[in-house]
Amino acid sequence: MNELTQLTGKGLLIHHWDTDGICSALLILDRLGDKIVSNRTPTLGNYYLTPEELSECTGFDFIIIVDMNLPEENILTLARNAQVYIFDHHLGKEIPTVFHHNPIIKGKSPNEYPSASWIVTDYLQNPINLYAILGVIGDHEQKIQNNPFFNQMIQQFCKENNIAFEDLIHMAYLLDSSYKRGDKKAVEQAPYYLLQNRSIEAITENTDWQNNLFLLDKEISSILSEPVAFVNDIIRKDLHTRSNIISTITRKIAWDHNKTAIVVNTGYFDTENQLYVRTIDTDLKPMIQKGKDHGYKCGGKKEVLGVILPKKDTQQFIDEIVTYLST
Ligand SMILES: [Mn+2]
Repeated sequence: MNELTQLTGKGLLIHHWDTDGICSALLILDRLGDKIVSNRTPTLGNYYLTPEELSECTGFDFIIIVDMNLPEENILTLARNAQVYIFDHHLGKEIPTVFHHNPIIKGKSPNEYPSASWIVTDYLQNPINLYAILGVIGDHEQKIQNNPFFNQMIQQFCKENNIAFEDLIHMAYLLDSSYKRGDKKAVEQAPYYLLQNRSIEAITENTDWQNNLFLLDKEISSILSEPVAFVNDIIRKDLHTRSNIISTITRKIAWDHNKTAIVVNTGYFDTENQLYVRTIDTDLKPMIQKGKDHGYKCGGKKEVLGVILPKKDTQQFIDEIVTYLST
């Protein structure tokens, strides 16, 4: 027995737009069934809910949030009219007035809880399953092979299902393709599609996702073929695109060069920029806090910082990050 199985009334499910968020949402839907009457993801690229979105999140008895570290003000607003349950693995502050299940902020190692899908699976005491694993793969890709416990589990899963590790990566790319193409509706339909189509083929043979991936691959490889600049041994890259690919680009550049990468996208929002930083192992937590102190919309993990900030502030905050990373 746990808190979730005792829930009554109508529930809203809020989830991150990526593979981990979609898979975590599927796991909640699978357990709670019709008690969840609606699901949504924030405006793609926003790690918060706008006042308008918040007002649409009323009329529910409970709200479950997976794989998203929404700002505390958002959570407290939601909690005024509904019971709130959070399952997450991003860094942040514990919100003690709601059910906040995040082993990472309680001091557990990210190596033990590499994804929200794993946290939900563990909490629900589900057996190891495709969606738990895809969430892990979505967030870590090949890097998870350095984690002995999960590597062993994933290898075993691949063997039993007669698939290769690369097939799992490809599935995560397919699931991520909707948000990268800016298709919020498709993101919100994905958990229900997975619920009704419970197979590996349902993912690999989805033609909408295949087509997204074809278009994204063209754009991403053209960007990656351009040279990158270095500042103090840190990679700096500027983008101007309406696709939501800054995390993909940053991850690829950082991992390909095995160096910290700072990427700015000036093309996604009109008055703000997307800024993304990925280190190899330097802790970015102090910079997440610093960004929040500046009033920027910030989120991240130990080695990832995502920021939405005014265009005019961007270079100055990058300078602060470079200073932090260089000392
Ligand atoms: Mn995640």
